[in-house]
Formats: sequence, C-alpha cells, structure tokens
Amino acid sequence: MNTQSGPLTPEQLETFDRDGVVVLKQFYDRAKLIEPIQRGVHQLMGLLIKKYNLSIRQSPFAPETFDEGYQEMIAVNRRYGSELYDAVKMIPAFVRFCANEAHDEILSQIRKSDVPGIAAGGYGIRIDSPHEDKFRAEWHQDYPAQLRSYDGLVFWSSLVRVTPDIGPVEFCLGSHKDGPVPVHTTHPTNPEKTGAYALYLQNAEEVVARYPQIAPTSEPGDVIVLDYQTIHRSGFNCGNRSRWSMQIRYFNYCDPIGLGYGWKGSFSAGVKLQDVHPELVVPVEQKCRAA
Ligand SMILES: O=C(O)CCC(=O)C(=O)O
Repeated sequence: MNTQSGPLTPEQLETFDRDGVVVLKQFYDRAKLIEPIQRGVHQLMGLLIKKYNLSIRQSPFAPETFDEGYQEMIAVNRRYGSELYDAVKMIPAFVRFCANEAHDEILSQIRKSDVPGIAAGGYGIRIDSPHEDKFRAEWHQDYPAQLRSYDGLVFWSSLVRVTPDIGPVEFCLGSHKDGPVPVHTTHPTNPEKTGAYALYLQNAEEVVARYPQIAPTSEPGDVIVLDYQTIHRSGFNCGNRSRWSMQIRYFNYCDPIGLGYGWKGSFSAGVKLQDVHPELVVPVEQKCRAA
C-alpha cells in the first residue's frame, strides 16, 4: 500500500503536522452518511416520547430538526437524555459510519501505517446541552483517556450546525508536539465529574497559555481530525440547542508504544491509567489548581 497517498491534500497534511488538528470541510456525503444517523436519533426520540407518554410534538424527520423536542424531553426528566445518549451510539448507521474506510485511509496516510484500528469504546455521540457543565470536557489530551496507541487520531464531526453560541470545541495549536501532560485524576472543583471527565492537566493554566487557540465552527458533513496529543476542551454551550457531535477514535496497531502494552484501552476499558503510564498520573497528594 502506498501510505503517501490518501484523502488529505499536502496542505492539509502540513496543517495537521503543524497544528495537531485540521478541519476538512464537507468531507462526508451528508445524504448517504449523516442523514441516516440523524434519522436514527429521530426514531429513538419518537420511541422515548411514546414510552414516557410525553406531551411533545415531533414533526416528521428533517435533517435540520432531527432532535426537535429533545430540550423539552430533558426538562421533564434529565434521565431520559441519558437513556437516549446510551442508545444513539448503537444506531447501525452510526456504527457503519465509524468504520468508514475514509477513516482507515486517513490514519494510514497520516501515520504511514497500513494497520489502522478502531478504539473499542472510543466512539460515541455527545449531546452537549445548554448550560450543562457536568459532561463538559476540560482541557485534555485523548491519549491518557483512550490509550491503544500513542499516535491515535480523533475524527470529530457534528450532527448540527456548530455556531459560536453552542460552544465549538477549542484546540491548542501545536500542543501535540510537546507530548502528554501528566494529569490529576480527580477534578479540582467539581466532584460530579468522574472517570475520564475528572482528568485534569497538571498546571493546566500555564500549559494552555503556551499555545494559540482556535474554536472552529462546523457543519454536518465536516470533520475535524485531531492528534491524540492535541490539547482541547469542550466549548461552553450558551445557546438554546444541544450540540450533537460524533467522536470516532482510531489508533495505529504498528505504534511500538501501544504494541508494547498490548493495545490496552483506558477508562472505558476499565483500565487504570497509572497501571499503564504511572509517570502520567500526578500523585494525589499534589494539589490541583483549576484553570
Ligand atoms: O465535543 C466535545 O465537547 C469534546 C470532545 C472531546 O473532547 C474529544 O473528542 O476528545
């Protein structure tokens, strides 16, 4: 296989190499790949509205309004949103989308590897609701939270138009070049944040201040590709619609670090980061300061 060829242009490769993140506009066929996922969400919403006998009116499916009624649904009971969140990642169109060959090709092209892998438990659909902080990801790198290979990639794309008010993801440009930052495993201020959500960069404020930041807006069909070592965080959703987005994590089976520990996963695989990378975990007695 010629690992030099692939979907990214030389300019896009250069951007990725320099910034650790690249935005590919209208990369996916919206009608073929994105709409079936939106349709699946719409169907599951319909089932939950019926199951809980909610007086929520749902219009026939349209890609722009597939989540109509979601805000009302979680206002009745936030637990309904959690039920939907767990369910949507099992929509067949989404699982097919995760294993899209274009993702294999990008991993192969960027990492010059012909053995790409999909990180088990590393794909899902986020629903970031207005003014909700519990599930907001703080500044972090995906590597400690995912493992599998040091040089993995995240494919991030949205199911709704991501405008500044609903909190585009923020990225620290070039941060991937400095490698993994040790993490605190307990959140400094919010005890509600647990597992991967609780991970907190050591000296986060000083670290992120070293890099220029961007928060790209996006449309369904766009994809943002980022390096496992790129520091990023969820934006703040101050709008009146939930930000629905998909994350698919790929890794490289040929990476000697991942190969060394048998491509283990991290939190979602029930593995303790300190058991794989003790040097990346800040001892509990060292106090953490919030950024
Ligand atoms: O979509 C977001 O808010 C953040 C996603 C994220 O942090 C990730 O994919 O690692």
